[in-house]
Amino acid sequence: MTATHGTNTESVMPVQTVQDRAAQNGVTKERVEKISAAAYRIRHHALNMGEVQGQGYVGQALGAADMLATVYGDQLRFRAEDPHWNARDRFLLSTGHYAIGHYAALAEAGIVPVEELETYGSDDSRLPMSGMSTYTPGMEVSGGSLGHGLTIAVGMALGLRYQGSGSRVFNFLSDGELDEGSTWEAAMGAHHHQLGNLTAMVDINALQADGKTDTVLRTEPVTEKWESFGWYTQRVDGNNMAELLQAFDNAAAQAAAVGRPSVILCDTKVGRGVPLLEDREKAHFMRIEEHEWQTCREQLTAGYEGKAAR
Ligand SMILES: Cc1ncc(C[n+]2csc(CCOP(=O)(O)OP(=O)(O)O)c2C)c(N)n1
Ligand SMILES: [Mg+2]
Repeated sequence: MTATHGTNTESVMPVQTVQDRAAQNGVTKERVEKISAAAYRIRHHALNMGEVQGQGYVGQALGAADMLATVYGDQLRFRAEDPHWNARDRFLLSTGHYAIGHYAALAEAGIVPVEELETYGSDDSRLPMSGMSTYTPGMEVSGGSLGHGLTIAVGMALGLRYQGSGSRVFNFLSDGELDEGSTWEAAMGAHHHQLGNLTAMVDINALQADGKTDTVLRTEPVTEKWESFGWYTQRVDGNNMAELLQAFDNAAAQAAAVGRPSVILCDTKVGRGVPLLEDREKAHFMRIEEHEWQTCREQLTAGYEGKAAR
């Protein structure tokens, strides 16, 4: 496996504004390949962590790996050696149960040592199964109680603006969080306060704990809902790196202290990249047998290398 420390030195250096970057870079083949490689490593880390516990929210981590790689590898401004750096952009994981994917991204970003991932979910680990801000460097909020991330993000974005900060706030939501009234109150608040420094991304994997989203609570049409709440709204294939990069570039080009908040709605597939897991029943919290983990890793690598060779 490729070493992951320090892969992110470009995004660490606050030299250009986000608008400069969006205008200059374009979605080049090199960029797509670089961030796809990061997403592959995030998936690999997630499988390794899942094996420590024998089960977990592995399907979500695989599905959201491309989103997380895009944010950490391409968009977020941070200093790996100083997670509390005041001028950092904030990434708020409001879905605490996605922590396994977030830890993998933090390792890829060099904020958490890769070796530490094997402590995932163990006693005294800094990497508990649900994301906790007091435990983990780079974890801005404790997000297990769903539907609160966007409300916190709105407060943070407003506070940063009052301070004259150029930092942006990113909030990662799941489609289950669209069931929550608090999410929509926050969406209204963000529009009211014209929080152009706020970008939300929603992992629309069409799944929740109790079944498919359209059977639990039909939230579609979500694109029109966000638009009607006044947000700059884009909907993309959340497992297509070129589409993701373009959408995040578009959002970055809009980012300003005062303006429209941005949302990127990402349709993803649970278990993406590992065919053995892609169509599994009970995908919300997967039990994976001991002998299956190696198969999962092999399928992931075969798929990635097959794609890379094309
Ligand atoms: C406020 C709140 N209500 C209920 C739960 C229990 N819960 C944990 S995960 C989950 C599913 C939410 O949907 P989503 O995040 O889309 O699920 P996934 O895609 O991970 O299967 C629920 C209801 C919770 N954590 N917080
Ligand atoms: Mg879901």
